[in-house]
Amino acid sequence: RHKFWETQPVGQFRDAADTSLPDGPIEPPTPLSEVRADPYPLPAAFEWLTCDLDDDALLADLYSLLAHNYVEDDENMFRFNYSPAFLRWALKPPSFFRAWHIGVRAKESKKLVAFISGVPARIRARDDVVRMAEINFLCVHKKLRSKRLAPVLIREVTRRVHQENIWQAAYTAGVVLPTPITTCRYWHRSLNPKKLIDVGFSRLGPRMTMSRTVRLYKLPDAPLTPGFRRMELRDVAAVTRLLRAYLAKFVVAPDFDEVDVEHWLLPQEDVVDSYLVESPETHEVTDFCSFYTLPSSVLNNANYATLKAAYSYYNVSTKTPLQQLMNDALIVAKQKNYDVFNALDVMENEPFLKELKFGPGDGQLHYYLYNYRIRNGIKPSELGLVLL
Ligand code: YNC
Ligand code: MG
Repeated sequence: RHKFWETQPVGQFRDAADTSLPDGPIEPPTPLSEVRADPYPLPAAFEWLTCDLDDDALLADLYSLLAHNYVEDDENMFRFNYSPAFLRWALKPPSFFRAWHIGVRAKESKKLVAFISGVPARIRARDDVVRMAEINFLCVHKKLRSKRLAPVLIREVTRRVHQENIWQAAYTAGVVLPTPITTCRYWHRSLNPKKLIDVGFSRLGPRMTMSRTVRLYKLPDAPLTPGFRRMELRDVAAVTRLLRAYLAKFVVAPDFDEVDVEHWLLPQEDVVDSYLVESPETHEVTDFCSFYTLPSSVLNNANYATLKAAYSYYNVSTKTPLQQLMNDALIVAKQKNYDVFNALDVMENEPFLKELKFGPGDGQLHYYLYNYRIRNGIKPSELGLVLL
């Protein structure tokens, strides 16, 4: 059934019942001298291109490849539209490897036709902190689909990850592959219901009018929690402490240090936003919330070209109830003109999703680890990892 994936060190569907297989790495590392030295061969018309994302022209080419060929919803109404600034942020974290930004271009026209990327991360599974690659932005131009190019891209990124003496990876996909560690659902909270209905993202509920719907999703003009403010550079140490303590509760979660937090959570306009609660009395940072910005192109709509979406990222509550904190996140997202706020049912999200008028989406998001077995999988609420 899976000609490629059956050859890879991932949990195989046929092993699901085998209770003798231990959790942890599936294969041991091989000596670096045995890692294949040359890139995998591509069809003759194409060549590999290690991408320099500091090159604005190359970044524009990558943006355009993804804007036209990356992930769409099941009904092909929307397509992710990651911004150039977002791509730079997502692909250049601390100690990133340029060799893991892998393009394929046509030899003759030099046109970028496919891409795959990895970034380094430390991810903890139970009490094992593992150096991994987070693999993302696998994309093959629409005209080159179903030609088995994807397995070549995956093998090549795997080779380049192995060259750095890293043997595990984490990734998410909307498709079912062998074998998810967990399967999550996106929930959506309307901020601009009229536009969402106009573009076909949501529908008017039964016995609902537009004006009742607008009223239903109305939010206060400003955050309600005293001491709620945007995160700044001086907050990195406090946020890191909060986040590390919180993520320790989950079975699979990133192992963030201050350098990671500065990169992944310090606000960057229209890329990532983070807020915290600083106690007006003690000036202690007690709570934290964040979201990233990922618009979607609206395909075939006369009135609108894009939806502005916020995606819940990492949130920590120790004093402000999580639901109140997330309500404030919705309020600032509305202030900043987002149309919708999305969140997965990971970590402790499920209770607030229901209370804060999120509705369940249709697609599912499957989480995977490469060369690392977690035998019975985990529940979404045991997962503390959000990939972009
Ligand atoms: C996918 N999303 O099953 P089998 S997510 C992984 N992730 O192999 P072909 C995928 N594998 O089943 P196409 C996949 N989608 O025969 C398909 N596959 O064993 C598998 N879409 O290849 C598929 N981006 O080239 C099959 O298919 C084989 O031309 C078929 O290309 C696929 O970034 C794709 O959804 C997805 O651009 C590139 O459809 C194309 O269709 C496309 O004939 C729109 O491929 C955009 C899209 C995927 C977003 C993502 C995470 C990717 C993870 C890749 C796996 C990483 C493994 C770890 C590597 C490092 C290891 C270390 C250490
Ligand atoms: Mg192909």
